[in-house]
Amino acid sequence: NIKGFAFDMDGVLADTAKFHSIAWRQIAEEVGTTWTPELAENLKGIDRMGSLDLILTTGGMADEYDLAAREALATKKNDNYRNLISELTPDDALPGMREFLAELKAAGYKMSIASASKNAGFIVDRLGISDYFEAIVDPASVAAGKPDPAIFKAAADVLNLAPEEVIGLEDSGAGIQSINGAGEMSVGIGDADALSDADILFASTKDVTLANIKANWPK
Ligand code: B16
Ligand code: MG
Repeated sequence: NIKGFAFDMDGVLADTAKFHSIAWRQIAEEVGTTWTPELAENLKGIDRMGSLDLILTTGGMADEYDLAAREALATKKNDNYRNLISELTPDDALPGMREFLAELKAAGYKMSIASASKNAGFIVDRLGISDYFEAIVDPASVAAGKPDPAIFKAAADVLNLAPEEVIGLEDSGAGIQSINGAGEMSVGIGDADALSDADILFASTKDVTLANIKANWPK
């Protein structure tokens, strides 16, 4: 019996995945890692230092940057990213998601956010949707980031719900692993290959409605 929804933010609620990509691409080119669509897809949902590690490993340079050098690169990325998101407005919510949130609220479902981003609070405020959520899980409070289940487990806990009562929504393969590992029903939005383990898949946020989810409810 579903009673709540746990939302990823970047790429599900906010049209910000493109800004993460722009900012990481600059770092990749600076260190000499070739930027590919596959790398861009694999970075989705991965926390900041984990993303940098993946960029360095992909370029075969994991040993060449010590902790201080990594922190400097991560800070540079976040400064660029903060610049890109500084002017976000309510129009930067992904198509259909504001309507979906309103629909869920009217139907009495509880909602939380399970984002890997330390910028989640800022973005949700800029989009003007913070009132829909009982809580934003602090990614620093969970032991391990996506694909570990911890963050989506916490997103059910903050709603006082069991995982079986929660549906999680994600645009990343790592996020779908996290939802499935937490024992929640998973809704993937985006690339069919990256999200092949999702219980329900939509190509676009425009397709995400309660009726469309119920129509695909696994038996
Ligand atoms: P920050 P999500 C994730 O957000 C992004 O998908 C990922 O690209 C980013 O590296 C991560 O947040 C950390 O973000 O650097 O802002 O703390 O998709 O989990 O909402
Ligand atoms: Mg995401």
